[in-house]
Amino acid sequence: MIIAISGGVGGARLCQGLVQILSPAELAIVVNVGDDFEHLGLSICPDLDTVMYTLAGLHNPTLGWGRADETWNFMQVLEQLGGDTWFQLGDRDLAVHIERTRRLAAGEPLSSIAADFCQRLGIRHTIIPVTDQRLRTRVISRDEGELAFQDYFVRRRAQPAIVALRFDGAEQAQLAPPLAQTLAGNPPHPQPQGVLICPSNPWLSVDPVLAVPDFRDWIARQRIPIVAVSPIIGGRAVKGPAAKIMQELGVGHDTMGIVDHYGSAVQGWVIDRADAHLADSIRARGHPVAVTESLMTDPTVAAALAHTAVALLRELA
Ligand code: FO1
Repeated sequence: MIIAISGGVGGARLCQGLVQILSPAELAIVVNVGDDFEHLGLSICPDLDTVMYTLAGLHNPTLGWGRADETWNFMQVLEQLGGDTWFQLGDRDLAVHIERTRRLAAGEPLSSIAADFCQRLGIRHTIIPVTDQRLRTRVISRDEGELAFQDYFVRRRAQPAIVALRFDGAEQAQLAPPLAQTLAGNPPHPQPQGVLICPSNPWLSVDPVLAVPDFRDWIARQRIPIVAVSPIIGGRAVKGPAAKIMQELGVGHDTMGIVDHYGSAVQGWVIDRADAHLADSIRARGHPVAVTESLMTDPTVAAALAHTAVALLRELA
């Protein structure tokens, strides 16, 4: 059983590769919830939905988030009514938010709702939010104080300079029950053999997951290997503000900055051919490195990248 940690669009894309080469019994996808927020009275879980839509083949390939074949009648009328339209909610996407909000209000745990939605969308693989409790990424900006994540990321288009991040609620957050069972590996759950950190933004998408104490402790206790796929190619993020954030945090903006961020927590690295010149520096830090095509332009590349990452994990196991 491989535990994949995913957030954002890059993470979802690698998950699309992973599900092509691993069976549901061999993979569990743990998703970031730090981007979740309440908006227009709705509980919105972008990273869960992005992975769910991607694995269901319903995702919008150009935007990376939201659904394909979407219509925007709700947003058009909301605009006419003077409502908040900075966060775009498509008509089909809206049904997910409305039904999830209803079930959460009725007391159903987020992980249970996620499992049911996936089952209804024909997804056989397991997608689990890291916690069912409230955990929210807060962005401490240089000039505008503390911002809620989606305010920073979408409304302000990631323009404010970041000086720090904090994960509100992380210290009190418990592992979502299905995740606790998966990590424990109690029969019938197979033993976890490795952790794969997807090419998500380490600061925004992975750190909130690792901030959950029981997950962090589990990882620290395990002797199982951890492999990460760099989200930076040739010093640039494929999508999103990772490189900009790295510069604002003063950690450089190339793959070495990512390697240093995870330090010894990650044993093996998968990097892009454009960064092959960095392979020796990474190996000098004691990390095996696989160099491959990591720009997932289509599901075939995603499957090949997944294969390379899983092979490295298995080599280290
Ligand atoms: N990102 C945007 O840049 N603009 C949007 O209007 C937007 C709407 C949206 C709706 C549903 C959803 O699941 C995701 C959405 N996202 C939007 C992306 C979202 O902000 C990011 O995917 C994650 O929060 C960061 O990984």
